Amino acid sequence: MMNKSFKRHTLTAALPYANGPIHIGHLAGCYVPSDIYARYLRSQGKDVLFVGGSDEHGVAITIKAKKEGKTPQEVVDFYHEMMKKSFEEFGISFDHYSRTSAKIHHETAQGFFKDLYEKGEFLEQSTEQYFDEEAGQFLADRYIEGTCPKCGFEHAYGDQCEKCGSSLSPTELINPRSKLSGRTPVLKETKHWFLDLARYQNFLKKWILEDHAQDWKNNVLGQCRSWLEAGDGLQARSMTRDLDWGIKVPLQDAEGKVLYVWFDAPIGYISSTKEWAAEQGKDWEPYWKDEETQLLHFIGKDNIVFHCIIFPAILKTHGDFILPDNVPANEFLNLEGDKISTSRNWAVWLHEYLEEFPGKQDVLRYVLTANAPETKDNDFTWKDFQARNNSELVAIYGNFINRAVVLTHKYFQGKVPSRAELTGYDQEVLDQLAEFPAKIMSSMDRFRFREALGIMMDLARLGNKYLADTEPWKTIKTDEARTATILNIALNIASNLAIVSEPFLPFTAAKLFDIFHLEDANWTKAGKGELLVEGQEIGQAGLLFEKIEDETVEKQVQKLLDAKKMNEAENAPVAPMKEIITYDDFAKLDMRVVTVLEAEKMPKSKKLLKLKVDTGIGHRTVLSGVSEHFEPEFLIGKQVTMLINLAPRKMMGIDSEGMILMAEDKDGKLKLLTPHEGTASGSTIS
Ligand code: B3M
Ligand code: ZN
Repeated sequence: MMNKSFKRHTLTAALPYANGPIHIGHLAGCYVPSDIYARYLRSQGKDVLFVGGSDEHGVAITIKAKKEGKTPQEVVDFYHEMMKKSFEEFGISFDHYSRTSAKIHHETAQGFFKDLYEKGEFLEQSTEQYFDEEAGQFLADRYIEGTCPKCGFEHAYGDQCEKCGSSLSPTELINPRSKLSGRTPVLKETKHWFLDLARYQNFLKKWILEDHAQDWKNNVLGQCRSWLEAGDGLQARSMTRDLDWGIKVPLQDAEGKVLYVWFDAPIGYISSTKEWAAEQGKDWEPYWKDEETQLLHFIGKDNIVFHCIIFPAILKTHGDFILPDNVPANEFLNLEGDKISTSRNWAVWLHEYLEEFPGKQDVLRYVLTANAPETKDNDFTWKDFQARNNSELVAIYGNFINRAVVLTHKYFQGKVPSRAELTGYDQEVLDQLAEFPAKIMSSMDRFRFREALGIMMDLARLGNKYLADTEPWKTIKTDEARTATILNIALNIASNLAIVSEPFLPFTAAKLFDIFHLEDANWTKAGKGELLVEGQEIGQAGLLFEKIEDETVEKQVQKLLDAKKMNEAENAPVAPMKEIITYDDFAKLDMRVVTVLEAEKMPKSKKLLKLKVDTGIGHRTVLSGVSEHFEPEFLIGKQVTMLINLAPRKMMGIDSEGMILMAEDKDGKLKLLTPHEGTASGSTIS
């Protein structure tokens, strides 16, 4: 509950599937906001545990493995390392980053399952589930695709529609298709363990829609309401799957069954905590069981139902655990006006950004926060990225710090000058400065990070304006004491800015902490006009932010368009198979290897080349519609394949005696069919 003071804080950020790299959608959805909040709490001296980890189970992984011809273990090993590394480099300050393939997690998740089983919480049911007869496999979750009954999206998964966020069961899908074979699946009986969510309906309704009506975000409450107030109430959900990848169901009669990934994944937060505690020599339990702990789940909107309904139901039933105090889910971030998509390669990938923009973590953090999809979907554009960098970070924040520090070095040998008498304006500015931390906190405490960021930037604006109004570069000519006062105040604003911007811009703040020797400053000191001791030396300004040129962002947009094009070509459908023919039909074709002797463009024709070829049984003239694909010179001397018994056909006054065979790409490009080296002209093809 808001305003309640907690003894400690457990923050979780959604466990990303280890089936691909992290992109800006993930960052904006939960990693940047959770990191801002973790840093903000730590800066107040609070006891904070911020945990994450890779989600390594479920069909998301096995589908990827199949596509890449790898084992699921190879896939998760690769992406786990990659994600962990890029989070670190980006400054996401997890206290611990684990993975759900860890032994401790398997044990913890199985422990939860057994506990619920022994309490009789599961409905054991044999039901008909979709089965792919060609693949010989039940089709769990993402193995099945179809049209969402709620919003009409054609690529909804068996457990969820990513377009509207609805949680689904496979049999609700309209026009279901197997992702394995593309075929329509059949129904087949299988036994599973269902969590009877109807039992928790009343409790969940009161806990979310009444107790948290004031402090949870509207987008989160809205989704919960649509669940909890649906006419037919909460449906039982199967917590097990027929799959060979995942955590084994810890029961005798459960051969070939694993836990549903959404049963085990949130428990991953607890396992990650246990692992952390063991490493630190601490007790994990208070972080999950003490009523005075604030539990917060940072997630994207597609994970709301799992964190607000299913996981709390599991924790509640277990009995010993606290429930989340808040689930500040974000909506989605789009990219250049289009939905971010891993499969369509429409994304800005974190590992690539870190390589292409070294040292610019804070720029991306800033833009993602300034544009955070906190209340509705939002759009990331490279133009906006550039504009925010150039006209906000460079022109306001960087400019202010630079002026204050450079002038101090120029006029006062790099030492904090002393303060003389204050003018009314000085006092006014110091009064305003004093109000900033509380204003920022009020937004932070309500998870309104973009608002908080805007206020933080207002502090930089205040500093900039103060220098512009007081003009120390002019007063230095006549009044050194006045100039000293001005720079003393400016430096104090700058060091306050360092403190309050740390959650948002940790790399920049670290530089400022260095410049101003703020080692032990924290949020509790923010707002004070006398953070810096007179006479104290300060460091050099260095480069905080630099202008980003048009060329740089244009290159990024082009990169996106190129990737999209390549992806479209790769995914374009191949021509369907023609009707079946008999061997006799085939045997009538006389196909041979031939050598091109001469090639020239046909006058007045855009498409045709006139070729003379050696067929091994005489020379022939052939007209071939390949002029737009090959230069005549390129073809001379090449061996190609030809159908030589096609009835001659007159074209542009010339008899074409056969047909050159070519392969046609999905995108319409022609490629030669050239035989193995040393094949004699006239060799037959069969
Ligand atoms: N891996 C889904 C996702 O990446 C899932 C989150 C788990 S949080 C416990 O959207
Ligand atoms: Zn939908």
